Amino acid sequence: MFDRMTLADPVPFQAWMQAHQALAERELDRLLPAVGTPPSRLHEAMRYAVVGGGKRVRPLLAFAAGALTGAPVERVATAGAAVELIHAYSLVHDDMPCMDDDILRRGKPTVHVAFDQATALLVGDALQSLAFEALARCADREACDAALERVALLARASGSRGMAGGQAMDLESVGRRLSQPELETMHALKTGALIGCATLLGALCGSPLGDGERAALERFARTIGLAFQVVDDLLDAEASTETLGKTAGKDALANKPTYVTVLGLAAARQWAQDLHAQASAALEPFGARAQRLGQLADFIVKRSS
Ligand code: GRG
Repeated sequence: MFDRMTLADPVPFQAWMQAHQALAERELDRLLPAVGTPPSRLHEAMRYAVVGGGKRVRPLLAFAAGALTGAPVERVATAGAAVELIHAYSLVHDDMPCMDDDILRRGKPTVHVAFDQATALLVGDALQSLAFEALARCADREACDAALERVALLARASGSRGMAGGQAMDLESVGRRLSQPELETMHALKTGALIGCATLLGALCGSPLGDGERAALERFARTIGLAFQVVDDLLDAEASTETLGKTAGKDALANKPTYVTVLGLAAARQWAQDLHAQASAALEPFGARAQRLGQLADFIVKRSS
């Protein structure tokens, strides 16, 4: 069933999602060093940060995009897990007292609370290295060129011109008024870069994309990355800590500009719908091959946590 990414398939979305979340879990478990391997405390904390939590949206996007190019499932699983490891590292560092200073993540104490700050710092560092180690492995010479492109894409998406850069802007934005374009630039980097990268990496695990297809996929990735953030801001303002598994209302408390504070609730909701429509339109050239990407876009916009 899981040898190659399939084209349009009759499995209901919920079942597809659960099966692919399980594949992502399995791959993360395979990649992470065993707790018994020294240094045990660091490996225990790495697993604590990664295993058994989170929606796994980034690996799911990679799996869904792999269906566009008939990508081998095992290769997509590794690429998706690499992005998830970067995501997990960013959450661990973001929660530390020198950044967002939070005590709850994925329904449990954050890593620096459960362990200590030095360990949390090392967990982030080590997860980042592990992501690149996994992504750089390739079976044959031809696959190596493609693997190298995937490594470069992930490096770009997570560095100062991607997620880390967006995080720097986010920290600088506290207490300031941002225009919508400024907010968009910040989030396109902080959240959008990694989400877009997951999507592109999934597709790049398979046959080359056709003329115009890469641009269409990048358009999809950009818009769904932004939609993800708009919904995140709405949830931060409207959902409970219990539902989110992380402290709700943090943005307002920290005096951070968000889509809700810049646009207001109603306009932010409408903006999420508009972005969703743009993302769906970007998938049109792919026809039935984009079935799962379309369903994931629906999930991202309608999610409750
Ligand atoms: C520390 C370099 C560095 C970057 C941190 C990701 C990030 C940048 C900060 C996290 C703060 C935050 C709430 C960002 C908004 C979007 C986001 C990444 C939400 C969390 O992602 P989900 O909903 O989380 O995919 P799960 O737990 O489901 O994986």
